[in-house]
Parts: sequence; structure tokens; C-alpha cells
Amino acid sequence: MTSHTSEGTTPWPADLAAEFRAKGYWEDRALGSYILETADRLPHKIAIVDGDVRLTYAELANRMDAAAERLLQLGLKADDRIMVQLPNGWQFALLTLACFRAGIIPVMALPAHRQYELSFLTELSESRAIAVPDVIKDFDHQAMAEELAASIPALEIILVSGTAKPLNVRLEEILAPLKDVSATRARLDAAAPSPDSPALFLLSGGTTGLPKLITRTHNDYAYNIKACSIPTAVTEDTVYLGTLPASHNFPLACPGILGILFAGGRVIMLPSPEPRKAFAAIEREGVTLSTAVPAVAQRWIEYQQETGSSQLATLEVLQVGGSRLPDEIARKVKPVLGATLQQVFGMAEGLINTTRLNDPEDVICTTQGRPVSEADEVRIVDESGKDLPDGVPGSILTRGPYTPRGYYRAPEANARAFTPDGWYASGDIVERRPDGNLIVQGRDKDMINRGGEKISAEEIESLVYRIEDVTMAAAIAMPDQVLGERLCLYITVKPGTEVTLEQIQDLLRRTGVAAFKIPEHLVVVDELPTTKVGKINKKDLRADIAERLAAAGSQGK
Ligand code: OOB
Repeated sequence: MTSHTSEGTTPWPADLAAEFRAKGYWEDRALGSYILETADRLPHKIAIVDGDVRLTYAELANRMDAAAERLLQLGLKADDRIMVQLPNGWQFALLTLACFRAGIIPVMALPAHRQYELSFLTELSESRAIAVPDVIKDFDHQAMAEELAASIPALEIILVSGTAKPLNVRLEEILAPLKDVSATRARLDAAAPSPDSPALFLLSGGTTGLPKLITRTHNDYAYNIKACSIPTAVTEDTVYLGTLPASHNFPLACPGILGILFAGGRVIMLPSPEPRKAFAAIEREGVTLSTAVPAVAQRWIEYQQETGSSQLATLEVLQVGGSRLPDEIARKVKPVLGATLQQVFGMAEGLINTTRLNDPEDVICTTQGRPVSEADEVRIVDESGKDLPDGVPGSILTRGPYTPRGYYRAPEANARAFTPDGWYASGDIVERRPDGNLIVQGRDKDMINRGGEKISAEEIESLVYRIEDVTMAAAIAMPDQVLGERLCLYITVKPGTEVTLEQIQDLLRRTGVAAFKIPEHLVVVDELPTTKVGKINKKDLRADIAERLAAAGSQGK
């Protein structure tokens, strides 16, 4: 059984949609058309570099259309969903573009995801296909995809990048060029997806339970990309290094890979931000712009301080976001790396804030910037929903032309995260300065932000309860020098029993949970503190772990 994706989505009200069109935010074009336009303008310019592979815009457009048609020939139809779990590489970029062109909806899974996440996402999205690498770091993704297909009848097609087994489809064959693509192009143009239809599914950062799917339409995502390209000053001379997992909104579209391809710049794809390789790529390709989470920015700063390398001479701008960048690290970016820092406070659900390249140092180093679009609405409210004055931290609410009004098929989550008039509550505690810049002060959502990767506390707790001897479980963030936060688990156990961290880690691994979600520290206590209404008091637990870590640290000295 398949169903139409629009059934599970929440459209913008018609009057607002009309306004977004009238103001030119929504251009009523499918995402693939922007690539064709760049290819017409700059056919011989290099679009994508991945190791020895260098694709010009003409080649990119040719392969995008060739691949779109081959996906349709495999039996996929417009509006079908495909799970995409690929590392950063030319294959990821091309498959994504081909999907946009054919109206097939990619579900942006992470390379780190395992059976547990993928089976949930495949079923929720009713995906008919999955694209995986063959093997990465000894993990057999192809075998995992086959297991998924064996248990989910709707999942019929397995695309494999690298070495595909006989019954699977080799992704590189789908992405191969065509000698003459003109007839294909005409057919695809004639069947172009509606600009209001979903272009892709992003994954939510995980506030409650399993990840939710965020429907992004062609219109809204194109505007996200264009609006982000302005404050980051993207032009056809931009050379972008993408090292964060490309299925994240930040490196994909803020302005990211897609923004650079829209503008005719060059995208360098690297599967890891490891400084030695990243710096070499920056030097080799003359990279001008890159994107990092704070932990990566810190590693790059340390590496540069250790080596005093001259490899970063061309790097003009480093965007940092995904979690709070400490002011002390922010202040080192320009002096050490020589690049202007752009702080980015964004979310896959929409709203993107950035500092501007010509902002005063104080704004760049101590704030997370302001919305990229004049049409972004932001409110800071107290617990009763009353607007707060500037300078007083409160919960952020937002809506606008690229902030969808609901998750896909998630009425309960929608009731929690969206107000009836369409405001999205991200769960961040934010202060707005009189100059309009936002400072992220904390959050009131039950999530752990591990170096930019989001972990839902509830998701982990429900898994830990599968251990019979665990009576209570609370997953919290513990402070960490490198990643900002790591996952710490507090539990109580049945009298006379023992539960170890290894046992919990082992269970989660066997369940097929992404490695970044596996608890790294365990505290077994007799009782968990509770609030007046009887909920586990996580604030007390966070204070407790901070104390324990401080005590352990001072003992160690
Ligand atoms: C980005 O997107 P998500 O969906 O993975 O996570 C969104 C959440 C925000 O609600 C906030 O809690 C946190 O990540 N966050 C930050 C931050 N940027 C994101 N917290 C503090 N300071 C920042 N600069 O993380 C994302 C999407 C697009 C662009 C940039 C980041």
C-alpha cells in the first residue's frame, strides 16, 4: 500500500502562500531547475570534486537527468520515497538532485544510523527504495539494507554505491552519463514536480522519541537556500568544502552544497572533517567557505596552532553552528584560522539565523546572529506564551516561508511543537538583544546535543527500560570539553541486582542504534530526584553530574 505524501503534511494557509509568491520568496520552480540553469550558464565550470572525480556543470546536469529517468525506469514513481544513507561524495549529491528532478522524495538518513533508526524511518516514510554504500569502516551497509528489505515488504529496491550484489542495483550505473540527454530532459521537464510538493524529508533533531520527518517543499527549500546564500555572500567564485554529513540541513542547504551549486561555485565533498585531510583539500582546491560544528572548529584551531600550516590562505569564511559555540573559541577563529567566523543557529525545521560577515567582532563572537530572511517571524515568550522584552531569555517561537507547520504524520508531536497558528517551538531558550541578534542561552527540550548530533533522551530511556533490572532511567547531557555534551545515564535497579554500562551499551548496539546515541557514562543511584509533580528532576541530575565530574577532576590532579 502506498499513499500520497501530502496527506501527512500541514500546508501553509493559502493567503500566506499567496503572499510568499507575490513577494518572490517562492518562485514556483522545482529544485532541479536551478541546476539546469547553472549548467546553461557555466557548462564547463567544475561543480563537484570528490577525490579524482571532477564533474562540470554540464556533466552534473546530464547525469542528474539520466539518473532521474533511470530511477523512474526502475519502477519508482514521482512522490515515492527513497531512504538515502550515503557518505559525503559525488554520489550523494547526484542522487539527491536526480530525486528532485524526478519528484522522488529522498529521506535524509545519516551514515551513522543503524537498523533501529532505519527500519523506523523506512516504515514511517513507506520508502520503496534505499541507497547505501557497500561497506564503510567494516560495517556492511548492504547487508543491513537487505535485512531491512526482508522485514519491510514495501522496500523493494536496494541501490548500492560500490560493489553491489547481483540482486541489488549498482548506484554508479544509475548515475552514469547519457550520450544525448535532450529527449530525457524534455520528458522530465514535462513531468516536473509541483513546487508545493515535498522535495525531501529531513530528520528532526529528536526531542521526543524517534526522529520525526520534516517535509520540505521545492518552494520552501529553494527559498531556504537562496536566503542563506546572501549573508554568506555565495557567488560563482565560492569554493565550498563540505565535511559534515551532507544529509544535515546545515551543510546541505544553509547555503551548503545546494547553495553553491545554485550559484555556480565549486563543491568539494569530503566524508570527514579530520583536519589533516580537510586542510589539504582547502589548500589543493583553494577553498573559500566551509561549515563546522563547534567541536570541529575547535579541532581545526588546535591543529592549526600545532602545525602553523599555511594551508588555509584562501579560506575566507567558516560557518559554525549546530550547537552553542563557546565565546572563547569564537574569538580564536579569525586570529588562528584567518577566516571570518559566521555563527549559524538553525534547525532542520526551518528558521536559520546567522551573524553577518561585516558585523562587529562582539556580535560575531558572542551571538548566534539573526534570521536570514525579513519574512522570518521570531517571538521570545515566557511559560504562559507571553512575549518577553529584549534581553530577557525565553522560549523561541518561529514561523515563515521556509519553516513548515508540522511534521509528517505526527499529530501528537505537532500538537506539542506547533501552535494552532503555525508557530514552531524549537525548545531553545533564547535572548534577543536590542540589535536583533539572538543568543542561545539553553533549551527546555529533553535532548542531548552531542557535538551537533541530537539525541532524544526519551528514545534512549525507552530502550534502557528493556533491561529488566532497570527500574528508573534518565538520560541527560553531561558537559564535555570536546563535544560540548555527552550522553550520561542515571538509573535505579531492582534490589540485589547489578547493571553495568557495558551491558547497556551492548544492548543498544545489538538493537542497532546509531553509535553516537550510546550512553558514555552511567551513574547507578538508589533513588532519582523528582519534581513537585513527580517527574524525574533532570536539572538536579545535571547539577549532580557536573559536581561528580568536578570532584573526579580535582582528585585526578
Ligand atoms: C541544526 O539543525 P538540527 O535540526 O540538527 O538541530 C536544531 C537544534 C536547535 O533547535 C538548537 O537546539 C541547536 O540545534 N542549535 C544550536 C545552534 N545551532 C543549532 N544551539 C546553539 N547554538 C547554535 N548555533 O543544528 C542546524 C541546521 C541548520 C543550520 C545550522 C544548524
